[in-house]
Amino acid sequence: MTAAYEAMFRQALRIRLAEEKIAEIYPSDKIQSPVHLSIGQEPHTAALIASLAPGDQLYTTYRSHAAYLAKGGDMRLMFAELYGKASGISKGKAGSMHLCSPEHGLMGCSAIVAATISHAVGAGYAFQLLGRKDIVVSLTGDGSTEEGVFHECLNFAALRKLPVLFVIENNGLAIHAHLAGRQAFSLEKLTAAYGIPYFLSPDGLDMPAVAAQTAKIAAAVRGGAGPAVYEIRACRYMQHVGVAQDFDKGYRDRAEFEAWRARDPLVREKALIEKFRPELDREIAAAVDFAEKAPFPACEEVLKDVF
Ligand SMILES: Cc1ncc(C[n+]2csc(CCOP(=O)(O)OP(=O)(O)O)c2C)c(N)n1
Ligand SMILES: [Mg+2]
Repeated sequence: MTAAYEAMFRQALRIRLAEEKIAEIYPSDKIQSPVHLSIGQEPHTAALIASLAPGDQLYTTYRSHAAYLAKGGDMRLMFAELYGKASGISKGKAGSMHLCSPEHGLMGCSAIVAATISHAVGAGYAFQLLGRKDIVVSLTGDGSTEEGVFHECLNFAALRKLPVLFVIENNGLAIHAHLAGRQAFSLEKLTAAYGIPYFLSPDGLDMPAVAAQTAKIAAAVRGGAGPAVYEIRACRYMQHVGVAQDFDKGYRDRAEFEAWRARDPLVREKALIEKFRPELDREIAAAVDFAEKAPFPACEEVLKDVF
């Protein structure tokens, strides 16, 4: 087992344990924000981000905890943000859906589906004009590919050969709606229409495969080949927003979930879990303690930074 694999595994486990802690705390109402959990999708996020350079920028969605933590965001500031506390990353005003950590290259997240894709393309254009050798990654869900802005962004990025990697995490669902009932197009063919290369990882739980694929694609984008689209298939274990699993709602198949979970390294690899868990549990407990003890923002703060 390589050190690189262990590092990816540790990061993915760190995200899962942090989100399991969020799920445990959530019913207490101490968390002042809706939460969209990544559980089931952390392996591909950890592998993707491990294969980027520190100067690369990332823009993503409301399902943001995994990207925030993997890109280097401080877990204490994330928990404080979720608690709505003044010590949170955005002074408690942004919540779970709008995490950022610009010093680590996580530039922003948005509750609006596909909203950050154009920001990523704008940043890619700036990098090109500045002669900067970093790339920009736009990480969004399968639902975002139905938005007009995605198509506009593919066009502009292809036209200008921008250093943008569009990663689509395809969990087959947009809230309760299945992909087959939403999309009349094939992402691969759509991408080809813009002359953009398309890549697929059919199993986001396969961290070495995602890491190798990302490294290859990122090298080409960094080298001036222009944009690329990279689809990663995944399974969202939890409900769209919140901490339940929704199997009683009738739109998702428990057998499919069980098949993913049976292959999940964060379930199967007991020796690595045991190796990393004590240290990660301590980090999470310290982050929760930090959030619990942090003050709420003062009343005068309520209108600052929001206009
Ligand atoms: C422009 C816009 N339309 C609709 C919504 C409501 N909405 C929130 S999340 C979501 C599903 C998006 O699915 P996907 O992009 O596949 O991401 P996932 O939640 O599966 O990670 C929708 C429709 C929204 N937030 N923004
Ligand atoms: Mg989806």
